[in-house]
Amino acid sequence: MAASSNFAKLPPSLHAERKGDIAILRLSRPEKRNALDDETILGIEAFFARLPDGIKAAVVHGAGEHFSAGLDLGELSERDTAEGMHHSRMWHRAFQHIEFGKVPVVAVVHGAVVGGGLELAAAAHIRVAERSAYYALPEGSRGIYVGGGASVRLPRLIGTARVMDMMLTGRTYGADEGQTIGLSHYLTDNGAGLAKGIELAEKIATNAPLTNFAIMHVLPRIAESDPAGGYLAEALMAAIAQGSDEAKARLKDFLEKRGGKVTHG
Ligand code: 1HE
Repeated sequence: MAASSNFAKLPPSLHAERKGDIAILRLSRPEKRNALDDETILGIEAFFARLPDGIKAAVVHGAGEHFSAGLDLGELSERDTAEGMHHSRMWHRAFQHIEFGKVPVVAVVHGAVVGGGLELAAAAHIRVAERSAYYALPEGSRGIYVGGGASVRLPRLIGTARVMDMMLTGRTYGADEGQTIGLSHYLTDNGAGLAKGIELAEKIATNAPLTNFAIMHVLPRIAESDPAGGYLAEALMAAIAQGSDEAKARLKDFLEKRGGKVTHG
């Protein structure tokens, strides 16, 4: 894998590599369990906002024993109310560049996936969990509240009732339970997550870019809109996608026996 100078300039807590048309971002502050300080959040924003040309999918993962211990608690103590609000909005902005950025993002998690670390993973489109992964929202016990989008993204994944339980009682979920309730899409053995994440990203990168755009940007908005508006948006998106040269070429390939068949297993 080649480090690429085309990526945005990143702080030492982040490391970027390019593997073909896949961008790989590693949280690289294992001595602090990949706690997310301001510099790191701004680096994540810059990375996803300015991906080099030709990148078609991305993977985010963490160095060391844990994906991320969440918000860097050391930076919190001096902040007043207004600063706290701007800080949360900064996280929102950064993670918007993941959720509604240029390319689909696969998060590979292991060990602690805690607080802001879970919020980061939730902003990705696909989550791969190693068996060591466990999930927690310790904000309640720290006297704070989630600020990186958990209130919006986590209820969509696991329901408001489970998020309430995690925050009120400190309940944690292990990797198996996380897989069952929908925190992860894929479960792997320890040490196998990154390879699985890259494999998935490479598969995603073979889709037509317009289809990936529709899945990232249109599908979630339709899912949250009124059904009538949703059907209309779907019809518009379907028409736009079908009309593209790439769709025509792919459909022709299938009809002329060059396109792959859909198989299972
Ligand atoms: C940290 C942080 C951190 C570790 N901020 N420095 N997040 C939390 O409440 C989770 C807090 N962390 C932990 O519960 C544990 O550190 C872990 C379970 C993740 C890992 O345990 P362990 O035994 O491997 O590591 P450690 O000995 O606890 O930590 C190693 C070092 O990392 C140590 O620093 P050192 O200078 O003494 O070596 C820790 O202080 C440091 N460290 N976690 C700062 N989070 C947008 S709002 C989001 C709100 C939240 O994310 S709240 C959740 C915060």
